[in-house]
Amino acid sequence: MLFYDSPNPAPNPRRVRIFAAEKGIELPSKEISIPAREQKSPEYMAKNPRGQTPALELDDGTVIAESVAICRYLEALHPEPALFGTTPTEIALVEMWSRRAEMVAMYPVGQVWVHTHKFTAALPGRNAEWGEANRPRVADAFAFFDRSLENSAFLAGDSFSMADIILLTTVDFATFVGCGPGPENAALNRWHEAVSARPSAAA
Ligand SMILES: N[C@@H](CCC(=O)N[C@@H](CS)C(=O)NCC(=O)O)C(=O)O
Repeated sequence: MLFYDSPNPAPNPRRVRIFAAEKGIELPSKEISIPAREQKSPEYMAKNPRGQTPALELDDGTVIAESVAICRYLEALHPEPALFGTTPTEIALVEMWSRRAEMVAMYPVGQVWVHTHKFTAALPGRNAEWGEANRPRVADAFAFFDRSLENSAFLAGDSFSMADIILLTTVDFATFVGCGPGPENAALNRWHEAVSARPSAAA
């Protein structure tokens, strides 16, 4: 098994590293440099035609891309501790919050990153107006998660889950991009402090 990884601040490979750390899984890995565009090399594109990290190559040559798919694979191999829920209700709530973290928060953060940040200035098809239009969407997203965490230790309830990993990596990436939560997001910041104190967050 070989994990194609990229270092921080890349948020999606970090999801997998945090997930693996929570489960105590050691993943042999190879670093793919995004600034050096190694994710677009013919060799890597042959493995993941999306030209993105992370990806997990299995010993039989199967390549699993998409961070959540990789984590689902690892969960199936190592069910404990369960990070996608165990009861039907837990499984549904983890899925609901994961999708919200992806679509409500990570999507607009990604648009601000791709369309306004100096590190992505050379990318084709940039539209600064569109990027700026997503800043208030990020703020709205963080206000939504702030309200959602007012009476809950974790996104999907009492247990840390994949949904928390997706939101944690999104918040940290948003902060890197310059559109992170503000002091008004008190519940979100309390949650962020708690999940960041877990050893896995150092991944
Ligand atoms: N939906 C994918 C997103 C993967 C993704 O956007 N990866 C970024 C790194 S965090 C990347 O490879 N960016 C470089 C590029 O798109 O060329 C996942 O969850 O794995």
